[in-house]
Amino acid sequence: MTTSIDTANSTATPKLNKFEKLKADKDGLLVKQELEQFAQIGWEAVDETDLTHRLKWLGIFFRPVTPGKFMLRLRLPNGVLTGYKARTLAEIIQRYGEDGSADVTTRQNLQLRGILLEDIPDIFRRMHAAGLTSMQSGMDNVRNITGSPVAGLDADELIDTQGLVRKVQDMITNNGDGNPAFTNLPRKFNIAIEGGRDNSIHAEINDIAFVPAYREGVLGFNVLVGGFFSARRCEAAIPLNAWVAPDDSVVELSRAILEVYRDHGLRVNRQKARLMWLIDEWGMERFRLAVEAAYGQPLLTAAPKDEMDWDKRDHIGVHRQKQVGLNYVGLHIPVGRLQATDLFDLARLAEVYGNGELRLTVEQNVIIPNVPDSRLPMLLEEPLLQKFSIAPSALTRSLVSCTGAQFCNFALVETKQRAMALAQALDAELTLTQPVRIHWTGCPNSCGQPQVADIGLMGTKVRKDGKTVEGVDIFMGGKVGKDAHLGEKVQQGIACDDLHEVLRSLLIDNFGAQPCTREIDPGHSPAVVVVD
Ligand code: SRM
Ligand code: SF4
Repeated sequence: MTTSIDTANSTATPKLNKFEKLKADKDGLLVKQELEQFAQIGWEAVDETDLTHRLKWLGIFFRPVTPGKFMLRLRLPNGVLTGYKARTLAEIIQRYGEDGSADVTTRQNLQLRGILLEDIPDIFRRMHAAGLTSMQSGMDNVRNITGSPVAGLDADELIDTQGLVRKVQDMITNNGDGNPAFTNLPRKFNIAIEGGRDNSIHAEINDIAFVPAYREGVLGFNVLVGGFFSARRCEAAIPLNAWVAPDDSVVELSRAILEVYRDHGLRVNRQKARLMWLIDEWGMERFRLAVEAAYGQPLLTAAPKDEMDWDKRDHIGVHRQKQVGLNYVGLHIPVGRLQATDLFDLARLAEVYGNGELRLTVEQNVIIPNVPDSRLPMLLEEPLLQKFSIAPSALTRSLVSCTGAQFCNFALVETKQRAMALAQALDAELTLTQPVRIHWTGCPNSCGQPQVADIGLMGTKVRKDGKTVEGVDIFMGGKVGKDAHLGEKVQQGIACDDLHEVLRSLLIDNFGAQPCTREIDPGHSPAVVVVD
């Protein structure tokens, strides 16, 4: 098989970009052995490349916006954690006072803030004891692997993906210890395993998506590949024309695709290094053959259709589980931001009212599962549910926001605070009969997934009254759930100061919003308990 000149293992010596050079000089995983030393000498004395790049292999992100206060990105397979884990994380951030917080991310994961490098060895020991890892969660590694947040709870689900997601993560990270086989990918890589009918995790925007499908009467997964967002290009995943059984075949096929990507992915231009660029260059037929060779056995062709045939749910509110007498309760976490006290409270609620488990969603919210009917009324009286509502108002309910300028140096605008303020203001003055999904992202990297939103807002800089000010480009038409497709840019260069009026008009003209005739307490519309 011939490879292009733009590949890692081409016979011609490829010209390496800066990131390829730093990985060739020293694998990111190697800083694991140096953590005690880094902690002793302090962040200012750490080699700059180790500090700003290689530490990300362990999930430790230097934040130029808050030098010395690091972000720690975890891995929470399928978005599942326990009260014990949440309490461990709460204890970790609590010691940082106002600097310590946690964000639920768009990959149903948690990122901790305010972390000091000197504390990392102790933090890692605590995390290890609690069964938590942050291994390989940044840079050219596989990100948190997503699965339906109601896996194992949803009466209509097809495949409970929790075990599979954990197995794929364990294969990639060597059970959290670090796996040099997959620490030098050409670029970041996303995997999703959807077992439900409503495509609750935006399968189509992942480099590999396993989606439920019956083949000759047998339930398994069709496989999609190449979905991604970047500043340069956004693509939905396309069929690999393969079907696998819901067993270790998922792990093996993930391994095979990663090996092909690792060994042949394009490494010269970092803007063209995601998996889809390789598929483009090779064509799907050749890519599939290479995957099949790495898989070690013939791939079965795809089932004619997948089973994702529902509209997407947001899981907020009270919902019956498949287990008789049990419910899951989805709490709305405004733009995903949690303080230490919130994590302690969530852990307590999960343990007192549920079975100690918590789930995270890609909408940056939290679910408390396994709440018996008898305990539900008391849970709904808990003060935390005033802050994290089960019936938020229409715009606040579906709001998603990336980190933005508060902590991210790529950001062109502040996102989270602005997103909440605008949603609450518009909720107070408009009546909507349906939630409208507004996603904010601070720059074209699209971490806040504006292309999947009803209204996506992407940070940019605009000129207004002779000055450069914060603004947004507006995306619309993102469709999620069954027949998902990506939204497109419909307006550009709107100054954030003008956004209120622009959004108000969009909501009235396109989503049936009506100006309110009565006062509503923003963020707290009447609490209607929906039990389905
Ligand atoms: Fe992202 C880089 C935050 C989901 C596309 N992303 C970053 C960095 C690490 C940049 C940096 O060093 O500051 C951001 C960290 C800021 C901070 O301090 O929090 C960052 N990305 C996030 C999170 C936290 C957004 C959020 O608020 O939820 C999400 C963390 C997910 C996780 O738990 O691992 C996050 N990022 C995404 C997604 C959404 C998704 O995966 O569904 C995307 C688009 C999908 C994709 O990747 O195909 C995304 N992030 C990017 C990119 C563009 C990638 C590319 O191929 O060009 C970058 C920049 C890069 O990698 O060079 C980036
Ligand atoms: Fe940062 Fe841009 Fe990602 Fe937002 S979209 S977290 S601003 S890189």
